[in-house]
Amino acid sequence: MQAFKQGVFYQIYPRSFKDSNGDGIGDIRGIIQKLDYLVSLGIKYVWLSPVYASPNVDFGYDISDYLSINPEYGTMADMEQLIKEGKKRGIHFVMDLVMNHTSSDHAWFKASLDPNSPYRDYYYHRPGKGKKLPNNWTSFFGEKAWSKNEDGTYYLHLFAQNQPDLNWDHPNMYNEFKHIIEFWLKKGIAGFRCDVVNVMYKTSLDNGKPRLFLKGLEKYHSTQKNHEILRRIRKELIQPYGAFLVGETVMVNTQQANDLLGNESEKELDMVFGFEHMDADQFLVKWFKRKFNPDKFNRILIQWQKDLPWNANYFENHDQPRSVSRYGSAHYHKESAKMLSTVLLTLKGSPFIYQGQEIGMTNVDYKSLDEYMDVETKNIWALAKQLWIPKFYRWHMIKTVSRDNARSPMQWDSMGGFSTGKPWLRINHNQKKINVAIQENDGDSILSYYKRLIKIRQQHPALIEGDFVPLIAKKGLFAYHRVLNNQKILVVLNMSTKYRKIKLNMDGEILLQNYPPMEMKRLRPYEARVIEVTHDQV
Ligand code: TEU
Ligand code: CA
Repeated sequence: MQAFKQGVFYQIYPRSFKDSNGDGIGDIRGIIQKLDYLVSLGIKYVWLSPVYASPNVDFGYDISDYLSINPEYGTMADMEQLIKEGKKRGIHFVMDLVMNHTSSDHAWFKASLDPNSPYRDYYYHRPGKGKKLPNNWTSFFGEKAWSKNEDGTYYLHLFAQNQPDLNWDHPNMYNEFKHIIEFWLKKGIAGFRCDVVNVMYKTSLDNGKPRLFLKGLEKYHSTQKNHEILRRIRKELIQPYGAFLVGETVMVNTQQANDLLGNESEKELDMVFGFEHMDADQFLVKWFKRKFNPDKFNRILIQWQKDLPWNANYFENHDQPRSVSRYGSAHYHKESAKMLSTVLLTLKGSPFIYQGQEIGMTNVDYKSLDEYMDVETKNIWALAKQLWIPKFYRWHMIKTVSRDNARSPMQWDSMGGFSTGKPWLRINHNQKKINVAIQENDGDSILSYYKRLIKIRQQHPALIEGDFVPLIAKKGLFAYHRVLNNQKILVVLNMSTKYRKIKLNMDGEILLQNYPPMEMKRLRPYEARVIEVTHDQV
């Protein structure tokens, strides 16, 4: 088993994690200050959202120089120090790697604006078709996928206007990224989280089929050449360093996800972030009505557990609303946050905790559009306005789905714990009640529960390597076994606000539960129990 499979992952969104110098922006020295906190939680791997030079149109996912650190976050020396301090504490870093696009401020793109430059074909520059754009593709952020250059030609961007797509047909592209990947691996990082890694290669720039959303998708989604590129990166660059790759793979089913893992002789990614479970509450596209259906959610989780050898499990990241606001309950805040953590940490695969999830941080409480900073949020607002969607509904969409729900600063204490200055994005007023300082001193807190759960995962090989055996997924009840040799763990969960009878033998040693242990036969609202089935019952 690869070493990384033993450890729990934690995602840091550096801008919002911890500010060390009072400018209101999280930074690398801030992360160093909080390494001991991560140790106390039991974290072994930290995925850092991008810290590279960036004009911040998409807060770091628009990279202008892959080999330097955004001065707002610190220096290369700070980064080296972070890796070193991490290593001392048994924490390894995973860097974010964006290979589909760069910032339009990247030197390659600037050079490419000259038609005679050797960088011209690093990107897709094309003339329009008469008065029309080069094709009918639309972007992930809801706009047209082409923007105009000064000379009247257009360039392709599947994300924001300032994120031009790279051309992976260019003979230099692989070597450019080889240099970048090796640069970081030599600094001692453990691997990469690869942004939108299954849409890099475009087979043609022909018009896409009619679709409500993402016209053009079939021209670049998980293409054969994309697989070849990943295999080569894996074999020539990742393998020699004993590193690993986690891919963010958009719009894949389990079959396509498996293809992106490759096979024994031709490996690609080590694990993938799928989206199917995260889309379980959506209708048509994510911006319309949402309703959480726990049975659907659990059925999708079960399918991914069965179909993939190893999953990257997550319920939150910097793009998603907070899980307790989405799948849990404000009324049963503590119970539902603990219940969700129980699922996350006992499924088969690598658990990814997103900063703040471990204290049950909720969606933001912003009162107007000016409080939001995210480019996607602003684009969608404008687009909805063009479509005459009424203001109250636009507001509802933003409130429930905006990516800033996840990006508001970490709630370290009830005042100023994130920064002594004014935070770049407003902190949720509920920091008075939901924060690390309070929860560190409370044995019954969500944070304390996470710590216990991580220890239990470490102490029970069945929870790491064991088979996943589903038992129940209906009426909001979810139950499964994790089994390895003669160790058997039973996990039972109630994902509803109702009391539920459960027809299961729950005898055994309770390793953890999120309520006092009185009720035996029924599960209380959002109750979770982790039970070790004792030997004679196996
Ligand atoms: O996300 C890709 C992606 O699919 C998301 O843009 C998704 O469509 C949307 O965020 C859901 O709300 C990655 C990064 O995680 C994201 O932060 C970047 O904005 C994007 O790529 C472009 O680099
Ligand atoms: Ca700072």
